[in-house]
Amino acid sequence: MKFIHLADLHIGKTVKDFSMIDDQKYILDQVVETVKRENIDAVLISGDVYDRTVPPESAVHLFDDFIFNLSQIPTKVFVISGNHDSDERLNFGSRIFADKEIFFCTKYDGKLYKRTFKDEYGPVNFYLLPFVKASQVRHFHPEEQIDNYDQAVRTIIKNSDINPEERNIILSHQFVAGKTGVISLGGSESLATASVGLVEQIGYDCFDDFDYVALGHIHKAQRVGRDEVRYAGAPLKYHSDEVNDDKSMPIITLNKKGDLNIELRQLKPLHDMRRIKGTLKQLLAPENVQNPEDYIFVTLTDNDPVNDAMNIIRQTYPNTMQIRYENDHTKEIAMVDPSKLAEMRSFPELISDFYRQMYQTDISDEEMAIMNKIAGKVGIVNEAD
Ligand SMILES: [Mn+2]
Repeated sequence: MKFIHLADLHIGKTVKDFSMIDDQKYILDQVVETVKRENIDAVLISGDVYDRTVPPESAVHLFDDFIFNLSQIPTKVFVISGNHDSDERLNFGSRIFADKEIFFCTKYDGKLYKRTFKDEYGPVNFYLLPFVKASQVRHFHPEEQIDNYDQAVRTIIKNSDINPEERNIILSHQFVAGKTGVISLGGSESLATASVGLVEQIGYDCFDDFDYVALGHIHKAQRVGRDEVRYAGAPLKYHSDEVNDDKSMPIITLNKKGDLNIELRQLKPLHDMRRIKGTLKQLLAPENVQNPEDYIFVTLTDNDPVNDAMNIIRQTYPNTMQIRYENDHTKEIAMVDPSKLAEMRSFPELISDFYRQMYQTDISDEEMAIMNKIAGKVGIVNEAD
């Protein structure tokens, strides 16, 4: 059996006001072509189908096309919801789609969703675990100790009927970490970083009974703990921090139990996303201009600000997403430590500047006397000053 693992499609996403919809269509068409050409038996989509709980019409239209195109090929489709999806909306029509071997699981209902299919080596069990929070799982298993996401997922797995002798595949959309606990983020995940690594983190070993774990949530493709526990990553670069990431989709060939092969198939984007750096003159010199239609993050090194830089650059690179400067001035600013700046100035100087900023007028002697008195009381300045 052969299957493709996708995740974090974020259909309908905009990056710096650029709609990604044409880029997403281009990628999803590649998936359909691959499924057709290589007789792929199943497509696994591990959550964050959409970028928002209420996706724009163009996004719903594209996903509808994608699902329809897959339904015309003899392949199965498995979809779980991610934290960006609305479980109810993504669930629309799912009971009807199941007749076409398109299986959605968007809400954990107390029992791990399972579908079993047979190939020449016997049964293959597909388990679908949509994004869950600890509180949701606690609701169904009040007798269990569930204080964090790790305990929540372990409880779900413990309460299911996994037969480790058979071949088991699971789709999950969670923050799963390996032995070291280190996960490299893409940049476009919009995770609550304060909670990452604490309550949300799940140890990869809770999936030990699974032959392949198709993860979604983290946008940078990577294995977690072992090769078969894997984030597919978002299929496109959605953030300037992802310009150097390789975008691929795992194609998994599952033979008999214990015999599995993973190929990372490169995805070709409609537009690449990349950074360019130099003076305006260098960047616009015809010999330096390549693939001008790419999504571009520009770093200008000119010492003098360029008037109307965005319009000028967009005449050559129409999909310029952002311009920032890196020159002698910005370096100078970066070298000054703002906290030191404050240390070098007296309290009256700082408060006068602040007052001027707020009220566009100078502080009066009377007001300054009041501020000095308060500052003395709270111990910012010596009261004798
Ligand atoms: Mn995501």
